[in-house]
Amino acid sequence: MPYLYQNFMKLLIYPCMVFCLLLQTHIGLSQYIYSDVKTNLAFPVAFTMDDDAKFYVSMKGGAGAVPSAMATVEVIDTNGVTLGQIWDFTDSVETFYERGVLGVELDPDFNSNHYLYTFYNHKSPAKIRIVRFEVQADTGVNPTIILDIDDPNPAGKHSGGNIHFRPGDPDYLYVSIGDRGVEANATDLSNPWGKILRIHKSGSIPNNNPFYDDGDPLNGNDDRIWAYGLRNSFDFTFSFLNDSLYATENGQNTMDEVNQISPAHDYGWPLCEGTVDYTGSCATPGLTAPISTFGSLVSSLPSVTGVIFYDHTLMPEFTNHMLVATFTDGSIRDIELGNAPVYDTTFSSQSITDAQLTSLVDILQGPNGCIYLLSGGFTTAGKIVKMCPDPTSVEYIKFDELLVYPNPAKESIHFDESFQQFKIYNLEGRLVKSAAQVDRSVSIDDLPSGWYALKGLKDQQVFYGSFVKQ
Ligand SMILES: [Ca+2]
Ligand SMILES: [Ca+2]
Ligand SMILES: [Ca+2]
Repeated sequence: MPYLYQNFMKLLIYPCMVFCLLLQTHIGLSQYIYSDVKTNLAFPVAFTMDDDAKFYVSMKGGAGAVPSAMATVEVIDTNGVTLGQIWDFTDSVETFYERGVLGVELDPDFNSNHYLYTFYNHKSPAKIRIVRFEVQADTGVNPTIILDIDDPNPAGKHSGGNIHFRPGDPDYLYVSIGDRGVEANATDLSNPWGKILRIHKSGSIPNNNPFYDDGDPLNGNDDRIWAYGLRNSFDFTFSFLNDSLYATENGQNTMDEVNQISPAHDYGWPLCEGTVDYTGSCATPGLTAPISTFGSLVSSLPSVTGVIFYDHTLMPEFTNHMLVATFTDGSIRDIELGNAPVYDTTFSSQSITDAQLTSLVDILQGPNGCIYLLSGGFTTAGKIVKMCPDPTSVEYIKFDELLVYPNPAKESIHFDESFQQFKIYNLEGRLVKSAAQVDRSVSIDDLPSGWYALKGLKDQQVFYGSFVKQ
């Protein structure tokens, strides 16, 4: 091999040995190891974790046909040992279809006040309730009802049911509630159905909510409404990048969605499903479009459920990405958002399908950077699965899909593609340059000498490459 060529290849290959780890793509063979933490969970729906790495798992209590399952929030450690139950809701919960004990969340001051909140469908009278408990020795004491809504809707579906605190607004609890099977509910500001609500964690209604009129939710507007036009936003999260609320939304026939939820916005249901007209037109003025959509699979929608932002270096391919769990196909959608710092567009979206799981209802990031998946819903064989990187998978990584020339380069790099979005990362994996609508060349004048990786998005396909700046 000619000396010059040999050294040039070293320039490419040696940094790649380090850097390919940072920009690996998802290919057929698994990069991840999946291990069961806990099996035989009966009807789990959602989970959260405290600073001692204890899981709090909501168990909806059956699905109507199996009424004997305990409706509770179970406390489980990372070895899969059950430590306790917060409360036995079994005699008071409505478990038919999607109803039951659903959301669970810890107070931002959990380490000092030990408050845990849970959302459930009360049976008689029919209500949606949020109850706060004080956790002592892995059980709940001093139950206090903080939200108590009469629920006249007979349908078993679309309770939503997740509850979370916003890091930048820590005294307020956000609540997702579906349309309860009545499409027109979603745009009716006099009721809480098909909405995201915001209440004070004591249960009081904040007077700076967007539709606050008189503080009485039964008169005029339901003053608790934060956003509307939602069919069944199952779960949501807040991005640590900009504190924005991102919610999964389940479609009827053609598209699931992820929405960036802003106060007073109308997310289109039932006029619009994803980006497809439903009972009206998606072009109706005033509707906010989803930032991601997921089309129908062979026979059904993926059914988006839990959502997180990943904030760890253990799996750098996910760092700062949104990860969405899906119920029907058991996959994880790995979504990198674009248009920083607003993050209201999708830069890339890929599916991780190698887990061979089904019925994913929730997803968490553990303290060690591994991901925990909750499989459950309508089954007594629910489980918590841990997903960690497989250190032996490096050899399978694809790289250099995009030919860059000249290489090394001085002022600009060229390639035979045009990209909607384009990003350049340095050897530390930091984003150093991003551009939109790139047509076959990018100036690198402003970059210091060194080795760089690049990532381009074209028609939903992601290309990777590398170059050396002289
Ligand atoms: Ca009112
Ligand atoms: Ca929508
Ligand atoms: Ca969740």
